[in-house]
Amino acid sequence: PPSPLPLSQTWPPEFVARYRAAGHWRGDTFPAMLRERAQRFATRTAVVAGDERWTYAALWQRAEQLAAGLLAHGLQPGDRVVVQLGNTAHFYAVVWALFRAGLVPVYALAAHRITEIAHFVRKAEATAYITLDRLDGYDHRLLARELQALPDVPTLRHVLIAGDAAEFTALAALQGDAALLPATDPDPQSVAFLQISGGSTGLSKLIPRTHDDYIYSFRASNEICGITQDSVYLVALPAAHNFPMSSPGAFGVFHAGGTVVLSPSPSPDVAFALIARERVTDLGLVPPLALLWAQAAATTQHDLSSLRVLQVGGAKLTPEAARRVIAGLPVKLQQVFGMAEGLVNYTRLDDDEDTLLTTQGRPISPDDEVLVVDDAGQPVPDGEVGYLLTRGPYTIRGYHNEPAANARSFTADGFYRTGDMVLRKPGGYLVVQGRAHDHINRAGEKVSAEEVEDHLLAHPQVFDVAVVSIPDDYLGERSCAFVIPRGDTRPRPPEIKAWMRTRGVAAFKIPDQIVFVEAFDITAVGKTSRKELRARLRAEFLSQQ
Ligand code: J2J
Repeated sequence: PPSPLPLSQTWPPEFVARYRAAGHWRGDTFPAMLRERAQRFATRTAVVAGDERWTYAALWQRAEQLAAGLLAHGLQPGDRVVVQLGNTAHFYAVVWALFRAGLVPVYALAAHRITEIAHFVRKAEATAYITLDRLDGYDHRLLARELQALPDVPTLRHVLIAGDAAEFTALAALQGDAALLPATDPDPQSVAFLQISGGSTGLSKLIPRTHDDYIYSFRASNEICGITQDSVYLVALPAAHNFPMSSPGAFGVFHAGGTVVLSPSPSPDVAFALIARERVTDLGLVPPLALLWAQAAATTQHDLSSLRVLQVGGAKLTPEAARRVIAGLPVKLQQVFGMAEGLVNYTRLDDDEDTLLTTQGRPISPDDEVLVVDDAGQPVPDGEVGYLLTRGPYTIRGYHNEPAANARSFTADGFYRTGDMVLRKPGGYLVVQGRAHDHINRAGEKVSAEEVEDHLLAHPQVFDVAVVSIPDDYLGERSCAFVIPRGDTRPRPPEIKAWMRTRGVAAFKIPDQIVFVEAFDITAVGKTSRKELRARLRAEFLSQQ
């Protein structure tokens, strides 16, 4: 059986007391919140997806039925469940059901494949994988079969499918037993779910978020972002990502009693029609999409006049790009700089234009502690660039089951090393300058250089490889793999990409560009520093462009 999750990721008692006294942590839990919202907003529309249109009462009823069904099927409260449902209404029905049943969701993105899903199952010691039959032309039952055939996922006992289940169990076929539903709500400080980290070094880590801390983050976000029961929020980014989930995202909207509209794709063709039909008021995008939308808005036939606030985050929005977004779309722009580990910064809706264009906002909470430090860990003066460290009422104190990474990623007094380089302006506004780690922020999707290098090194014709980020007009950054070939015949880049696809990884991790080199000039950089090597390769490459 899987080991039980630790209660919370140990905020020291004095911090627990402080966050409670400040009214941030109110003893909230997901099942209690959702039950209460379902009663209070019973007849209002909670979710719109395709032809589905569910009221709060209907969503809660589905969640209860499904929760009872999952428990009758053999899942036990406390079990971790990897959920991969894309931007479908099933996603919220299942997640609400898991909360109701005392089960712990692990949020996979639709793009994840066997390598990532197996990693999440192992790390979380998950007992179940819930997915759907097909999504975007991919048959997830194939993935489920591969997963079940793996020798090293001993905790996995159940595969449940939304839609045509083939040999697996269909969610719709579950027979509920309401008597099994937990009679009491969980400890507000217990782990509600595991979110996925961007994976700056190696594979993604699991981020344990508690009921009280997460609910605080979106309740407070609602106030900053002006989310009310009249808000109609479009989920155009992947619903499982932390940004559209909680900043203020779908959960903020559920908290307020508003309506969540799911877009199956972030493309303007699809999303603009939904905005017009549902009178969407709010949404979040990554910078490249915001620019694309601003361009498409100029010629669209769809009525976008219901839009109120467009949030842009996940990667840096330059002042020039921000100007283009404002010029192209009839909305208030809000910059969002957040992370699944916790800290979220917003520009405020009444900020002056300069702040809006040139900063990534300031923290949600008066109790968010932000340090900007130099290499020696010493604070730098405001206006100078340093590493961003943070702790606070909704920032984790450690990853799930990662002692070595935790020793690196957290200071002795509990600050999370974000890996971002920032400068702080008067008033606490942050300007993101870059980052300390080698990952590629590919239109908001974080790709670990190390993880991609590990895959490519397994290719028989690859002798050595270094993966770096290259500035890209559309993506912000793209990934480029510098490959030293092995043997006489060098493979063609499309072959390497196709081969990487067979490794069963998310498509966004496949290098955008492959450049063959004869050797790495490692004598000059010292043989151990991959970081310096990557920096040199990037600089050389850019100087030749
Ligand atoms: C520059 N870099 C940014 C920004 C995130 C809200 C919004 C985004 C995320 C997210 C999130 C950035 N400018 N505006 O979880 O709740 C980079 C930083 C950061 C990393 C976190 C949310 N906004 N970033 O993007 O966990 O490098 O969360 O540390 O995916 O994205 O990535 P992630």
